[in-house]
Amino acid sequence: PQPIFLKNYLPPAFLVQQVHLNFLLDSTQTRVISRLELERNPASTQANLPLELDGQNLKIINLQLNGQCLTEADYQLTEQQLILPQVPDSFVLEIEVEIDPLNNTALEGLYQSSGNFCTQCEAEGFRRITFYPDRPDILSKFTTRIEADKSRFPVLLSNGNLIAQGDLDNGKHFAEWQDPFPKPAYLFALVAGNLHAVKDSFTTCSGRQVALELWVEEQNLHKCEHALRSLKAAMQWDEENYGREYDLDIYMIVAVDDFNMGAMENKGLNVFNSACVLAEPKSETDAAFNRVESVVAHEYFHNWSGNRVTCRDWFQLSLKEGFTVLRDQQFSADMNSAAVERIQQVSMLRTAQFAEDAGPTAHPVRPESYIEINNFYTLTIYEKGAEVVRMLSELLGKETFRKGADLYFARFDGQAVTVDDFVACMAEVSGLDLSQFMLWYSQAGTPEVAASGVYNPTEKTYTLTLKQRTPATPGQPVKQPLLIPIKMGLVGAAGVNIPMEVNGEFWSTERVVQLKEAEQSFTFHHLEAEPVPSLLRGFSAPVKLSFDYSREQLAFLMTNDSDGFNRWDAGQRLALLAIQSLVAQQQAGETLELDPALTSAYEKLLKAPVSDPAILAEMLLLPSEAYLAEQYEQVDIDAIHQASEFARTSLAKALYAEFLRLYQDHHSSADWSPEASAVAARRLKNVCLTWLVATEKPEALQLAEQQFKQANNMTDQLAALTCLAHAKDASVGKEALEAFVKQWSQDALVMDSWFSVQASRPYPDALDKVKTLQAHSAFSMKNPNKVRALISAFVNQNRVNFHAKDASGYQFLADKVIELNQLNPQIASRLVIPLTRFKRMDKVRQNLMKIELERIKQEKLSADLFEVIEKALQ
Ligand code: HT7
Ligand code: ZN
Repeated sequence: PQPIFLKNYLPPAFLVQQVHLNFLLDSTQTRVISRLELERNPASTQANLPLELDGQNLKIINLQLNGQCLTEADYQLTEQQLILPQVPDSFVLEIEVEIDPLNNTALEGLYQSSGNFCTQCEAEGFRRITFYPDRPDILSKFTTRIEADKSRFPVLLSNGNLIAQGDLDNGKHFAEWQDPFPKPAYLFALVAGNLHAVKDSFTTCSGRQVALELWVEEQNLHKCEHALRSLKAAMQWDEENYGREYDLDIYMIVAVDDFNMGAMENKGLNVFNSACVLAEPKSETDAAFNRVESVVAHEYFHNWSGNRVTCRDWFQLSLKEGFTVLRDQQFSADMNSAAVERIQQVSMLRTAQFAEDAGPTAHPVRPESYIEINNFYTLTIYEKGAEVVRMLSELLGKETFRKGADLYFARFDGQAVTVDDFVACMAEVSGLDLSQFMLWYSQAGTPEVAASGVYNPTEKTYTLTLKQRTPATPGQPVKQPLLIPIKMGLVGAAGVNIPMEVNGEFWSTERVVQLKEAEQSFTFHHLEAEPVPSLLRGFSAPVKLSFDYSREQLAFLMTNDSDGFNRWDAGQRLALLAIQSLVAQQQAGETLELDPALTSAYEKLLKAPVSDPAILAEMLLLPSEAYLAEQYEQVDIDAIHQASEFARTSLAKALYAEFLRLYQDHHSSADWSPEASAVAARRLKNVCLTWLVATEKPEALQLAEQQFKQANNMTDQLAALTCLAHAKDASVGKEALEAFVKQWSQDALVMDSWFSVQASRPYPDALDKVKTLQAHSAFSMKNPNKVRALISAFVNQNRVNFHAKDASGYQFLADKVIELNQLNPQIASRLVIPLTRFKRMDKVRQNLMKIELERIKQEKLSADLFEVIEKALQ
């Protein structure tokens, strides 16, 4: 496979004015008859180009140009394209092809899930349905007719408005849908099946009534309420915060069990992974409710940021994804605790995205080349992309940023545009020169900002020096200094922010400092005593910021920083110092001793009156082993695990009584409630339960057993099950695991949790269990949710056992990747990633990992896997 380069972009040679699709649905022999109205593109830079249509795994039945049948002499057919060398300037092309949805295990194009038909066209799935110029800068009006057996497929859906439906001979029926908005093919969708709808409606700000329909399998009808509530909240939020009104008369969501990602924003007909739309308190956790709320909002927000204004090419993917993630984050912050939302986003970014940016597949937010675009639906494009747009909002201020967004939507409505177009709107409304800022889109890697401060008691000044560097990444050895917004304050001894004065300029108590050079210093005047700097408040830029804080300063910031995020971060820094010193003790063969500063900081947290249980729960969590690993150039997996375990059990034993009191204070047998206060209480209570059980005290395990048995919701039940199943003695959790599977064997989503709990059990018996569970009737390698629940959970949430020195984890993963290479290349190339991150491992593990990568390389690889493995072994 050959790479595609951003620098080679050319406007399309032809445009499609209209497309009519006719589907005759059949499991293995679906006929797709398309009628394309084509015209040469006046903006094309070259004359007389042939017509090139993309197509994959299509059987041609018939081709007609302006009503004349074409023969093989009239076209060239390759594995990827249909090329017509000689065509008029304007013409109608009719194409009839046959496809096989039942055997489509890649889940791209048209496929069957639980017997129902559905589509996934982003990024390049439409070419598996029919021949078409499958690129996002060709926008066309679609009309879709669907014909199918009425008893098996009573519901026939596509984009836009229903314009006709009726019965046909032989038990068949049809429906015809018309989408008035021109769209690229990646937003096309079709669904046909035995589905049931929960219906609602929303009145837009201009008074139009929009029908809302959530289509699910019958057994899931009781799990729809939360998604619909979230959808209505998102619709209203987008009107109020971005002035965006929904445009069609109907908005449909369909839940399917077999789906490669979370959901898809097809115009007027979103298709969702059932795990991201179904939620009901008995069977789904609060975290799942939160996920549903944010994914429903995310897909809805795409209606403007993605659909009405779309991407010119796939290099611009973050234009729609980064901006839309920011929008869904802002929405979730408004719906829930803003500080907790930010803490959770940043935790994920700093562990998973930073790791991506430091690994062999590191790429800029706007990549310069790709082999398989599916490999670029990454945390860098989504999460770092959102951080980049968030920085723009920090630099411009909320109101000006809104003006920039308004200008962007107004100027580019109905067009396919670039990241430059977006940033140009922000520059225009603010008058800022954002040329240096554009480096955030082109430079990969996580910038490191080293901060240091010097207090001069004679001058009463404090000089803060900020130095930035971005480490080399594959293909980018040299980096330029970025424009980094650092939101900061100076905290005085009394615990309050001190107004800042820099060279006669008054800065108030909080300021976004613009770091532009490799090194910059700021001298603050009139300071009676040395302040404690609070830097990168709210995580104002996606960087690694270091400052040589003393333990006392961190403990001080933990209680006194006015920024909720930085209070949490100070706690994380303190815990990091303590665990890092345990890692060093472990490596030196010394007796482990936990830093008493951490114990007393925890004690203080536990004994203080609880003002915000949601934030307290976050503050009581130690940094994950994955985050700890991120701090080292050379990762010692075992020492990190031992050190973390030691910190966990020491703190749990030392503060058992406090954790127990907090648990009891927040445990309630009242009916489940979705209220934020109830969610926060459950979170805090379950964090405490995990601490209590870490002691392995029989009374703590009894508490978990009791909670498991009495739980009236999945949050409590699953938290207790995890405590029991992760106890050192495997027999402790046996009974609960059996009871759980008995209770939930008919619920596919709950079974995913059952698989994950066992796969993430932090003991060496986990791998054998995972292997055994593959034979369970609820498991299937063809279902991405199951692969994620069992195999990814072992690989990603059980680091110490995945990295077992006998290579058993690596060999297991390689076997699974080879199996999936045939079945579902997209899932295979995501799954293999942890095996490619060998650079920071010890030499022994490096070799073992490379051996498995070489073994995978011997296979006939899909483009997806080829690209990832090549980059890893380069
Ligand atoms: N825009 C959607 C991306 C997506 C996708 C991409 C490749 C293969 C399968 C896929 N399913 C969904 C999802 C989103 O960001 O909203
Ligand atoms: Zn998206």
